[in-house]
Amino acid sequence: MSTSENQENGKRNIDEHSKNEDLKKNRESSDNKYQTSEQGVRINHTDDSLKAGGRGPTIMEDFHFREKLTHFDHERIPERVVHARGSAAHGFFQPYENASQFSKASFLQDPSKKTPVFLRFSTVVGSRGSADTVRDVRGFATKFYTEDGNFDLVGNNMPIFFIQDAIKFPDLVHSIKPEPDNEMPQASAAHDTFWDFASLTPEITHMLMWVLSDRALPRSYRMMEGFGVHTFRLIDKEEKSRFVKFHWKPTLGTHSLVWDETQKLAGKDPDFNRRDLWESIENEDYPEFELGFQIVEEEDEHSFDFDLLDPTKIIPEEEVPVIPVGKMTLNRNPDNFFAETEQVAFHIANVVPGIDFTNDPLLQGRLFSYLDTQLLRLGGPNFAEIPINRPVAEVHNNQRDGFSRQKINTGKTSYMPNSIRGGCPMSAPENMGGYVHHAEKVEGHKIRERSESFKDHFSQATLFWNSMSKPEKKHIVKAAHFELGKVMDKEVRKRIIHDLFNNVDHKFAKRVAEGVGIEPPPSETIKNNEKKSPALSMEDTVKNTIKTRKIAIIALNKADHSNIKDVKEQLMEAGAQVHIISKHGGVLENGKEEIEVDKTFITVESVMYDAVFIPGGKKFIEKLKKNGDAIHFVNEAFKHCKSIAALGEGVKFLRECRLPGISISTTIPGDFSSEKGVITGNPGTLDKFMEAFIEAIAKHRHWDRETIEEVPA
Ligand code: HDE
Repeated sequence: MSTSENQENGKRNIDEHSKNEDLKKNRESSDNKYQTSEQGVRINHTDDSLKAGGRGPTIMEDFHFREKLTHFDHERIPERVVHARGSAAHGFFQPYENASQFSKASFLQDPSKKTPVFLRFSTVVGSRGSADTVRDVRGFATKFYTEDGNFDLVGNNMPIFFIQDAIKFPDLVHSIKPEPDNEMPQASAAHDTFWDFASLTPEITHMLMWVLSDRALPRSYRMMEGFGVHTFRLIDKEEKSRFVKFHWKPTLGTHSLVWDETQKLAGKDPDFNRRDLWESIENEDYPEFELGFQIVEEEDEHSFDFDLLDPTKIIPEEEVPVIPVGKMTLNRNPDNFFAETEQVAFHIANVVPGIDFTNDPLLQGRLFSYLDTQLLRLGGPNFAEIPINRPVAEVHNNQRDGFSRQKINTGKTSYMPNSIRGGCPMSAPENMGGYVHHAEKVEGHKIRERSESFKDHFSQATLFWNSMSKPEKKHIVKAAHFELGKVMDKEVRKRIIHDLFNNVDHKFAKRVAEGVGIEPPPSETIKNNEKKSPALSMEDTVKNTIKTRKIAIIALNKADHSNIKDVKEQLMEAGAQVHIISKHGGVLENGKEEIEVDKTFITVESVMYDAVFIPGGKKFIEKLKKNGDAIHFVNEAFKHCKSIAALGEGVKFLRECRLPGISISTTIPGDFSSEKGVITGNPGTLDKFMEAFIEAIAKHRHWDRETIEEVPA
């Protein structure tokens, strides 16, 4: 096809499209109707480069070609060295009440005031294009655009960290990133170098327990906790300092995927968590997180059996309760991924009056690292002028020039003191809210040394293990089998089990050893404590809502439409999202009635849903029994311990699926029954049936039927 034909075709397509009234209006009112160069010159042709004759060479003079290609060649910036893959959203924070008894920070004073926020979630190890559902820590970085300047709370979804001192961060990251000779594996800790480093770094043990747990596989960014990790300080109006640990608690509870599901999702929908965040905001199911403080008075600093400055320790919530102080709501997706999610620059040193640091040696190191990394990543010192990083508070200072300076500073002075500009911009006096560092008294010798109070590396790892439910423990053991199973070096495997895990819990060490071909440690090496912290178990999280959960209804032609409608309506009323899934797109027929199909077996799988429902319909069920996709869908949902429900003849189909350990009614239409998250019934029992189904979905998973090995999916 010739160029002019091409253009004609393109124009025709656009004209066709423009018959749509909305698009037409958009086009007419659009201020970007005509293309221009970066200099504002209108471009009349962008499909062919300027050539000396139709078949001749391209001419240097083609400034439009050169500008377009040059810009393209420079489109990428270095990805973050860690936390490269992220997803973000805009929103606001609102305190529940005046929190001035803790902090003078302006955003914590007035319950009627909404402070804008931008929150970036991330995985840590993988590159920008890696899958969302890998086993990893998740970043949880919030920028508060307060009227006193930006406050960045740059946290994670786990409350502790791998190491105690920032100087070890490059070693940790080099060990966990893909190995340097072959750049494998991507986005995974399951390889020799990480476990080698870990086996020689006992302070890592507590964090290993968290990373092996299901917390490393969040069901959704909307369903994970966030933590500031370090102990910070809050400063009140009287300049009194208190220690604080920051917590974010999701109102939907903390829930995870199962390992097998994460592996399948990595191929079927590598954007699973990103898509979930985006779609929930588009659907106006706005993610919400409660901000909480654990407060420790200065005089109680040394009253714990660990050091508050040690970032490998939690303060158990049973010892110091989390006080809820406000809520963050995410209600707007970014307009442009690069301009916002990629260019946002967090820095732990971005604090406002009312918030201050402690001497946690990991925190202290981060104070250097974040500014340094932005200079490289965003090409110079002016990254704070990029729209997403600009504070809402006014900026006045004598910083000048540098790459990509946006601001046009006027006047002659860029120094202080000056008289020419009347001394402006002046230093703000304290009563004007000028930031004053907490006047902590510090004394000591210059030494490279770890404090003695940082040297218990195992008690809290044991506390974590003790606090897990039986299924959670099983998942940790399985995760260790996978991770260590990928480690080729037998000595490394042995060190992890004998030198670290055996100090956490002897039985745990034995269970891991059995799965990875290592001689189990003969006995306990240290006496393991028996303390528990129920707040650490996801078993004890919010389980009374099915809001935003995704439910699949499997149907073909001749399915019972009233079953579908009844169930769909009630699930949606309870806040769930419901998709009708079939063999092909279009509509489902039964008599004259039609129901629109939302998705097909080709584009979705059970791993993308939280629960599944099979309606009745005699002819439909006869066909469904021969549909391998449907049988697989239900079996896989069963294997992943999700709720499964069937009405009427649908019960017959469940029987065909041979779900192990479940006795499905043999009378059709089925009697009401609810067993381990499998619910059956007939239209006459609809109320009871729906109540049981909704309750089962809210439970998230039914671990009591975790008979994974027996299920062929
Ligand atoms: Fe980070 N970290 N980190 N980190 N971190 C970065 O900054 C670093 C640590 C965290 O969505 C980098 O802009 C050091 C703890 C999040 O943009 C870098 C140390 C916690 C994000 C960096 C730590 C975090 C980062 C990479 C040890 C939880 C993503 C790109 C002292 C409290 C922020 C960047 C976003 C990003 C350094 C440890 C959380 C290189 C040196 C502990 C959520 O500067």
